[in-house]
Amino acid sequence: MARPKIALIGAGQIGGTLAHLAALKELGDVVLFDIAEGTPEGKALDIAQTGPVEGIDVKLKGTQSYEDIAGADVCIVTAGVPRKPGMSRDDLLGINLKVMKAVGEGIAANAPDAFVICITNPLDAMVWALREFSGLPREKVCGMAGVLDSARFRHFLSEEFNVSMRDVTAFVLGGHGDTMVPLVRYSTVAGIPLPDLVQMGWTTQDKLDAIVQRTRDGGAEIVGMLKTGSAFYAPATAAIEMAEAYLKDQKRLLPCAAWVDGALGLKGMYVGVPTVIGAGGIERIVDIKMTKDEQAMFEHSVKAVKGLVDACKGIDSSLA
Ligand code: A3D
Repeated sequence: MARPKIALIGAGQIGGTLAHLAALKELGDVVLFDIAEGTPEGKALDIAQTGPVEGIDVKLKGTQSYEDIAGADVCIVTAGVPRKPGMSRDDLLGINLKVMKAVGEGIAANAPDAFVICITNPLDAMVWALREFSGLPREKVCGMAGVLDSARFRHFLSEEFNVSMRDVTAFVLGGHGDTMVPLVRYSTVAGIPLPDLVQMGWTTQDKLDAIVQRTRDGGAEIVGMLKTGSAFYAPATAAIEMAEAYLKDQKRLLPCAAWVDGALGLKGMYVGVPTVIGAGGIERIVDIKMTKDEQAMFEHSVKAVKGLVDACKGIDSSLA
């Protein structure tokens, strides 16, 4: 059987890390596509030369031609521009929307059967636009944000409790922005919900609130340190987890930006929700019950995403 083919659209900080991780995990052959001449070729060759040392058998290719992504099983999209200090994700909308048009058309023409994972910000609006421009089935186009935001939450919680990160589960839903919703009640240490751990004296409500806020600001914290771009190791790791779930039909339950029509009280939109990812793509939206407060936070986030989608429609009339 031929090895799976993974196309990475955008070979910048995240794209290069994705290529390295996909190769290390031997998920499949990797094609790195970018408009910046030499960047995808150089990164592909560099990573290919780790093969003899790592003992991995995958092919890597860098390209400026969409034809080279033909027949890809998975496309992960990072093409566009990242944030600089002082910028919000939403400031990227105009420029990255144009990029999504080119990318969507390139994928539709060359890899229409792929499972597409968008990472480009502002995430929820860009995955919506990418789906519109590509015309691919909605269950095959999704966005990576929830796995990363949840990983950030899990990391901070494990430090607070001084327990292994492996034993901390967490759920962050809603749009990938300042309005994201870390769901405290559904987050646990080995099954013990966070509110119970507050009662048990493992932490205080104030400390937990501060961790929730730090999670919401997790991307900006790193942008502020790096100054020249945004996080890339953890975003790439999170997207690889989603790609692996699809390629290996793992039926993983992961939060990601998916098309929701009916569940969680939503009518036809992309936003961060719990999903099951398997060989069918987004196979299920998990219709969790929320408390009044959680619902209010989620609705606030949904409203912010809708505002960005409307802004996209205002910029590109073909989307209206
Ligand atoms: P960067 O290192 O700048 O890489 C972006 C690459 O896209 C560059 O190499 C560009 O040359 C390339 N590019 C630009 N236009 C095109 C085009 N039309 N076709 C193909 N390639 C193009 O950025 P990065 O890798 O750090 O980040 C990529 C995106 O991910 C940005 O929009 C970030 O804001 C976003 N991001 C999202 C998350 C989420 O959790 C959703 C986290 C971190 C970054």
